[in-house]
Amino acid sequence: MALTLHYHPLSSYCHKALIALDELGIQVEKKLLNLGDPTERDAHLALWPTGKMPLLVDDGRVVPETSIIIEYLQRHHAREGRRLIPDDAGAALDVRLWDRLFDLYVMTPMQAHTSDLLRPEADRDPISVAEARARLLMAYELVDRQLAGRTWITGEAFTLADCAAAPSLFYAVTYVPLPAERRQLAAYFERLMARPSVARTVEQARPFFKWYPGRAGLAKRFFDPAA
Ligand SMILES: N[C@@H](CCC(=O)N[C@@H](CS)C(=O)NCC(=O)O)C(=O)O
Repeated sequence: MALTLHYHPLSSYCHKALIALDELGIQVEKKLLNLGDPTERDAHLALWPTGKMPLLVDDGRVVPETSIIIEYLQRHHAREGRRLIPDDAGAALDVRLWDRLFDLYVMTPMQAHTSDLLRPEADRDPISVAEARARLLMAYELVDRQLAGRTWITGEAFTLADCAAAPSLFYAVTYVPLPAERRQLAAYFERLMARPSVARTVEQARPFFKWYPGRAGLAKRFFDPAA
């Protein structure tokens, strides 16, 4: 198939792309990347030097960076009538803003927690983890406030920004649970988890959760270590 997604079933940014593919009704060939394998890592770095995933390859054209991948997919491959970024310029700016906010203030501090757990005990950095925790709590408040009167993060349509919200929040709450007072955010989290594209993406990750460094924080409905 001309359209290939290099991905890993556990990766939060790959979840963002998988949710978008599902929403846009696009089939891709999925190539599972094991960056722990030096040969695969070198081949991946040769394709795109940041070494990050997901990476889309469309008939030889390399498309990096998840938000750009999603915009590219919408422009070139989406099923008729499917959209994640609205045509209206003002509404599109709002969607891109919330996409950035989830990537920078939820995904990044969530990843900082994972990175810390992956380090040898002696190299752990409690100051960076405390900063990441504070940033997540700030973001929870920001998102909770934005959700007043909205079903999805920018309104009544599920967009690119919700694709970023679902995996970033899914993993973030394993490290910093939602405070009880963030009721709108808690309800939004449940709406996201019930969305079929998100539920299917979580489902494909289920066999891999036993390797997720923050698995102790995963709710039992997602991961039961005894099962
Ligand atoms: N800015 C990138 C971030 C992607 C990213 O952080 N991907 C992680 C997986 S969730 C990754 O590739 N990690 C492997 C590494 O850094 O070596 C995007 O939006 O696609």
